[in-house]
Amino acid sequence: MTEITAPKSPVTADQFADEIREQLKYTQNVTPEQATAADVYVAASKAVRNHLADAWFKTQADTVNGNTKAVGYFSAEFLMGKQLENALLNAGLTDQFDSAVEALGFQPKDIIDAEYEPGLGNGGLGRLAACFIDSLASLGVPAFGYGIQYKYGIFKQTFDENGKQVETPDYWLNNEEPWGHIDYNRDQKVSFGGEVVEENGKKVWKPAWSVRAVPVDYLVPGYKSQRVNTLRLWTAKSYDEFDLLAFNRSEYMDAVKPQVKAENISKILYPEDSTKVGKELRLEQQYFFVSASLHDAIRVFYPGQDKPDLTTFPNKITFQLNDTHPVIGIPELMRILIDEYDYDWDTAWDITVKTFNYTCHTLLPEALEVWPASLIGELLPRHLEIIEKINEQFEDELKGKGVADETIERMRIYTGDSVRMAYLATYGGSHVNGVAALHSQLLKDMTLKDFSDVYPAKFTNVTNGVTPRRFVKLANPGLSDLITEGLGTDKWLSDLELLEGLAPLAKDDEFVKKFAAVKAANKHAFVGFAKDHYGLDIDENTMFNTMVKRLHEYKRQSLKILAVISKYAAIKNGTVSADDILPRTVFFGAKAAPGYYLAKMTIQLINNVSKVVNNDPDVKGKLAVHMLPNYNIEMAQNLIPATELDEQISQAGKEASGTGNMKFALNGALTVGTLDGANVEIRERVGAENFFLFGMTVDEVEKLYADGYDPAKYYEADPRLKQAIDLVANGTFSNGDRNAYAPLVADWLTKDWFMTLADFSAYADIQAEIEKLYRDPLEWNRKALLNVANSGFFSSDRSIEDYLERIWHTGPLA
Ligand code: NBY
Repeated sequence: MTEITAPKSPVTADQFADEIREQLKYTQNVTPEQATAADVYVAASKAVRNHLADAWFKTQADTVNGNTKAVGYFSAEFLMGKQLENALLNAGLTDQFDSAVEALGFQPKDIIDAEYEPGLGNGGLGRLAACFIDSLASLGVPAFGYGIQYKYGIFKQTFDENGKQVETPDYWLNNEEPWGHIDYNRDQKVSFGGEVVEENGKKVWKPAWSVRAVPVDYLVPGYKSQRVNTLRLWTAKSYDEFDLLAFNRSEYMDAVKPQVKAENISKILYPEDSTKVGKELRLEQQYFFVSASLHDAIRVFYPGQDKPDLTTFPNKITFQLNDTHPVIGIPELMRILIDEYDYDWDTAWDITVKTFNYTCHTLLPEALEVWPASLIGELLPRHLEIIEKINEQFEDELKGKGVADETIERMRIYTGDSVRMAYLATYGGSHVNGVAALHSQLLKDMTLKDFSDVYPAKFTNVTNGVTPRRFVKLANPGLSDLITEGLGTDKWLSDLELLEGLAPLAKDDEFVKKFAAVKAANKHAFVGFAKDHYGLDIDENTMFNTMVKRLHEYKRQSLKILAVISKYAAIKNGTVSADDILPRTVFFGAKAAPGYYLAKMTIQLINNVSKVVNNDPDVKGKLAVHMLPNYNIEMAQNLIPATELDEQISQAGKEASGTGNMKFALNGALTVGTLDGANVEIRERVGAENFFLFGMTVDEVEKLYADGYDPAKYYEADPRLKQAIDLVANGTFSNGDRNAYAPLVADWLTKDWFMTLADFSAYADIQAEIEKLYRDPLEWNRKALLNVANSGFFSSDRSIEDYLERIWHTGPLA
C-alpha cells in the first residue's frame, strides 16, 4: 500500500523557481537561458501539477473507499479556459510563481498568456460544466467530469474583408499541453454496428467494429479545499493500426482507413447548429464517451471484481446528464447490467433510474434531440431494442395511471421512426431540472408539461451559477482587492453571499469612488488588450456597452444593432444635439454556427455598421461599434470587468438562464434586459431600481403569437425603427448594394419570429433612462456596486449545493 499523504506543503518562491528549473532541464530539455515563455509555461504547469498530485491521489482514494456518493458529470462539452493561473490560485502558489518567473527573467503575465486556450465547448452549456466541476472540487465533493477530448475545438473565428465570418479549424493540441495525462492502461473498448442474435435464450450483440477509448485525465483542483477531482476526457484510438494484408499490397491509404474512421470519433466538436443535424458521427461521439465512462465508473468503484454487486452502484455514484447529448447512457447502462452482468430487466431498470438525472438547457422544442430510429438501429442495434422495451414499459405504466391515449401518443419515447432523447431522459432518470426558476417553470408548463403532469416529483429547478474564482478573482483582481478591503476578509471567494456585506458601503461615497476607479482601471486595461489583440483604438472616456454570447435569433443581437443604427441616424440627422449625446463604445462578440445563415448575416451586418460608423467623422467621439473576433473565455475575462452596461435582451421565454448575465453583475456592470432566464432572479436580488428592464413578458409574447404577430405594423409605427431598417435595406452598410441584407430585412418585416420589432420601441426608450443615470457617475456606480453586493447567490458553489440537496443527495468527503 502506498502511503496516502496530505497535500504537499507550500514552497517558497526560491524552491518553486528550482522546481521550474528542474522541469526545464529534465522535461523541456532547455537551459534557463534558452527557455522561451512557452517553455516556462510548460515547466511551471508541470511543477504546479506535481504539487497537486498528492491531494489528487488522496481524493481518489477517499472517493473509492469512503461512504460519500460521488457525482459523475456527463457532458459533451467542458469549456475550461486557460488552466495555469487557476491551478496556481487553487494550489496557493500564485505569489511563489510570480517571484519565481521573475527570478528566471520573465513577466508572470507573459507566462500565463503563453497558454493556448482549449475550446472544447460551444458556449454557456460547456462553460457551465467547467464552473460546476470547479465548484464540486472547491466544496470537497468527490466528482468526475466525463467528456471528450476533441482534437479540434470550436472553430476559430475571423472576418473577411466583407465582414463575413470565416471559420478555421482550431487544432489546439499543436502546442505542448501539460495538463492532460493520457492513460493508455485504463482504456475501454467501445463497439458499434453489427447485429443482435439469440444464444441460449439470451440476446447477444455481435458488433461490427470497435474503437479504443483512452482516457486523458485533467486535475480539477478545488479552491482551499485540499481536494483535487478528475476530469476524464476520452480520446478515440484505432485497434487495427495496420491492416497488414492491405499494407503488404502497398495500399497504404486503405491500410490507414480503419484508423482514420476510429479516430474521427473524437476529432471535432460539433459547432452547435440551428438545425438539428442528426449526424451519425455525433451519435457515435455521444455513445463513445458515455459507454467508456460508465465502464470506467464500474472499474473505479469495484476494482478487480468480476462479479460486482451493482445494485450498490447508485450508492457509489450519481450521473448528471448535461442536456440530451449523453442520454444514450440510459440504455447503455441497461445493456451493461443485463448483457454484461446478467441482471434481470427490473433490477437493471431500478439501478438505472436511480443513477441518472437530467438537466435541460433549452425551451425551444426543436432543440431537443431526436434521433432517427434507423440510425440508432444501424449503429447500436441492441440499444434500439432496449429503447423499444423501455417505451413499452413506459406506455404500460402510463395506461396504468389512467393517462389518456392521445397524451400517451404525444409522450412516446420511441415513435417507431424516431427516439426522443429528452423524454427518454425524463423517464429513465430520477430528476429533471431546468437552469433558472422561470425556465424550470416553463419546462413544467410547456416543453415537458405532459411529463410534469404524470411525474411532478421528478421536476425541480437549479439556477445556474458561475465560479467566482475565475470570473471575479482572476478576471478582476482590482475589484477582488476592493471587495476584500470592504469586507475585511477574502472568505467571500468560497462563500459568495458574503458580498452582501458590501451593500452598506454603497452609501459611502468614498468607497463608491474607489469602486468607480477600479472600473476605470479595467477599462484602461481593456483598451490596451484591444490594441494588442485587435489593433483597435478605443476611447476609454466612453460608456463601455457589451453584448457577448453565441449568435442566435432568439438572443436578438438584431435588436441591439438596430438600436445602434437608429442612434447613428439620429446623430447624423441632427435629431439629437451634440450636448445630448452620451459617448458610447458598443462591443459585440459572437460566433455563429457555420450553417446558420441569418446568424452569419447578422455578424456581417454588425461588422459593416462598425465600418461605416467608426469611419464617419460626424459621429467620432460619440459612437463606436466593434465586433470583436473569436469571443472566448480569455476575452470574457478581459472584457466583462471593463463593461459598464451589459445586454441581456433575449425574447422572454427563450433564454433558459444565461450565465454571462451573472458574470457581468458580479463585475459591477448594470444590465439592460428582458424578463427572461436568470435575468428575473438577478433583478429580484439586485433590486428593480438597479436593473434596466424593458420588453414583453412571456405571457405577452404568447398572447401576441396567439393574436397573430405582424412585424410590419411595428416598422410603420416607430419612425426610429423604420429609419434603421431602411438604412440596412438601402445599402448604407453595403456600399449601396440593396441586396446584401435582403434576406435579413425580409425576415424582420414578414416573420420576425422572436419579435425584435415588437420590443424595439421599449428598448430604444429605455436608453434615455440609462444615459441619464450614466451622467451621474456616483449614482451609476452606487447601483453597480449594489449589483455586486447582491449577486452572491449566482456562485456556482450555490448551484452545486442546490444539486446536492435536491438531486444528488450527497455531500463533501469527510
Ligand atoms: O446553456 C445554454 C443556454 O442557452 C443558456 O441559457 C444557459 O445559461 C446555458 C447553461 O445552462 N445552452 C447552450 O449553451 N447550448 C449549447 O451550447 C448547445 C450545444 C450543443 C447542442 C445544443 C446546444 N447540440 O445540439 O449539440
